[in-house]
Amino acid sequence: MTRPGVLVIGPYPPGDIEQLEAHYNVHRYWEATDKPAFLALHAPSIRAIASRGDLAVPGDLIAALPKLEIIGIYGVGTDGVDLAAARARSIKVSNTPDVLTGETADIALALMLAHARQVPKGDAYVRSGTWAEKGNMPLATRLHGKRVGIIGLGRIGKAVARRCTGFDMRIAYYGRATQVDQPYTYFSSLTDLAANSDYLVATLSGGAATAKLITADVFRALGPMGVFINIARGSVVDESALLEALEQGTIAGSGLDVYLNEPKIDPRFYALENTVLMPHVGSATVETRRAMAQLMRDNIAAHFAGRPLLTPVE
Ligand code: 8YV
Repeated sequence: MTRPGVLVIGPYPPGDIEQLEAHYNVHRYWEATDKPAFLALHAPSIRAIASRGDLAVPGDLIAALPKLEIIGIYGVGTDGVDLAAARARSIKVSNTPDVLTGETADIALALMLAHARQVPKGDAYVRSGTWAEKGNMPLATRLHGKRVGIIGLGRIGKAVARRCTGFDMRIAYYGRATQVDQPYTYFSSLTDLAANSDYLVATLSGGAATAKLITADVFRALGPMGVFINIARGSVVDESALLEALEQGTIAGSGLDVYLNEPKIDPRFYALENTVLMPHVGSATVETRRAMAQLMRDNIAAHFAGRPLLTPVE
């Protein structure tokens, strides 16, 4: 029997493409210079897409693949996939929740600590060779004991909360509804949460429902001592409002792992001294990326073996 064709949207770490190649005819979409011609040639045999949380699977791509049966996302976020188009044709979709929860929560704490204790500035200062001449750095800020407001208390939000508990922080959250089994304070208004937070951490899903949820008003409420952390998606923030708040000191600073238009982000970010910038690495450890790749392959394999998906996107 001919092996199913899999359209791979973007590259994976070394080894993972080879694992797919062991079972499928892999078509490397990101390497194709003439994408319409590439699709015209391979579409008749493509039965699966292997994508990533940070890449798009738009409706017109789905429409160009008449034999498509499953889209496997290497990532938890589904906002890149046109789910309505997939649903309309009963195309299955899987993602990789749970295996990346700890890593993504860790990066939130890394950004909070890096900002509070000026880790990037300290590193640059020591390397500059001017420590002996200029003396000690200006004092930093304490993290432990501060108030953290988590936007979206899902799997990753809860993992951030657990870590913040270890830092003796006072924890509150905003979400669609209060979660009675959680010990943290619930705010039904995002601005009220911001007004009661020293660190405001976005961990919610991206997509149309949360687009630009975090507005200029939220930053005003967070105030000049407040720090904004985003490990979710650039789309959840009104990015012009964020840039303005950071440039004008409406908030104290931010720690960001995600942006609009990655990786060609707004260059205004580069000049912000009050901000720690990371290049969307929430899940990017060897251990977690290996587990994500395995889970994505297991979902695709389950589909072709006629078994239920392990982690379907409903
Ligand atoms: C990406 C992510 O999957 O899980 C998500 O939704 O955004 C990331 O973990 C990662 O960029 C993989 O390419």
